[in-house]
Amino acid sequence: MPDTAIDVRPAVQAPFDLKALRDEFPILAREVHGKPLVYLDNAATSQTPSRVIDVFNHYYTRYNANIHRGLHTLADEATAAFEGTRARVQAFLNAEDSRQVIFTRGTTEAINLVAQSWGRQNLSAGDEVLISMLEHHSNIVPWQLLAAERGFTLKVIPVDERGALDIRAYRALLSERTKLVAVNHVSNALGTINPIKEMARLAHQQGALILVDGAQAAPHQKIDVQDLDADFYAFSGHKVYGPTGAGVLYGKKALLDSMPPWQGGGEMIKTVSFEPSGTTFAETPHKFEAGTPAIAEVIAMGEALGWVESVGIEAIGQWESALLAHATERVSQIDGLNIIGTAPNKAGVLSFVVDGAHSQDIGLLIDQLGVAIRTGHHCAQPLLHHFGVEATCRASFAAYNTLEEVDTFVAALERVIKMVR
Ligand code: C6P
Repeated sequence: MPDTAIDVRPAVQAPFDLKALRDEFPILAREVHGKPLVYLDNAATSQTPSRVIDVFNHYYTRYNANIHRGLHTLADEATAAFEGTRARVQAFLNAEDSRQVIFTRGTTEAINLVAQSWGRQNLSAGDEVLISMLEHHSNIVPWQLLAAERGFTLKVIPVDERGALDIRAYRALLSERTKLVAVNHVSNALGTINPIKEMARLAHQQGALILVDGAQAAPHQKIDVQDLDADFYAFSGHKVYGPTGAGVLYGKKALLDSMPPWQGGGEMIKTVSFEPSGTTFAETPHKFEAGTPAIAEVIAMGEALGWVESVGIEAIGQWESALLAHATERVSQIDGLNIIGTAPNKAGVLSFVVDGAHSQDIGLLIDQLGVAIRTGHHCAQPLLHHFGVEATCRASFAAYNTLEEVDTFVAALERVIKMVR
């Protein structure tokens, strides 16, 4: 228990065996500055259970080989495990076909792939791409770079004072000029959940496509790309209890088939020749996967999705909502603390600023008490500027966090605020 041991926990329990679940994460047993680690930086990257870590050991001790090219046993085994992961991701997203799953390094690379392949082919002067004020830089900058080259216009859907997307403004911005809507499902800086299904319906009515940045949604809620009717959906393995270096782009099959490759190299070709137009490309998804991929990471990401399924994504989301509700209630009582992002529909992110205290100082000092939160602009500078701040403190929750950890965090925060004021 924290040193201010007042029992303020709401009467909720995790819908799974929380102690047993925590035991699956070796890192949670470590101490930081002599204090038990309280890890509340899950929106940046989540921790990894043993069964995912074990994939690396197994892969490198048993079947490390390059994929798709060898005829030997190890190459076959590595290829089968790698390709088998497509089916795991297909199930995770409820995609129609495993060929709709393209492996990338993460969400950032997935969005850049769409920009460089679909965008360069389809966008030109007179066209409009809508993004929202809530976007992470990785769903802003690729479109800015391409707009500078192709001459289309980038428009920004505003948010209200709570950080909820202004759906009326979105409707008004949509027009026959709109070719693409690129929005996040959940905001990393505020936790706002966007109404993607409705947004997709409205985009499609105008003949526009929708790309969903699902980096912060995939760890918290069931993603059904068919139900959402998303044209593209991107997420990162390292935020879903998997390793860094592996992520996914889902796309509708006909769209992917119509798109040109974006990177050239091995793995993505059918034939290569020095004759004019003599080089031909592999089919979807391999035409988008040039070079040797992060084989072990992709297989481990599949294992992480299997872990999520074994716990139940709905149960995880439900528990994170309880943690968020408890944290929100507790920090709301702190004098001079302002929560940034109070949309009615939020996932497990709590962003705040404290009068008279720099976010960075809070982050550094609270780390001395064993609590890991993130401070800064969270790669969402336009959004933070909109709220008139340069930085916030952000606590973000995962399946393994406990109500006691939230209390420890709040007690530590109160101590730190006294120190810096
Ligand atoms: N947000 C955060 O602390 P990559 O780096 O490609 O795995 O994910 C990028 C990304 C894209 N979209 C959203 C909504 C995200 O939250 C992120 C990553 C981390 O919030 C690191 S800045």
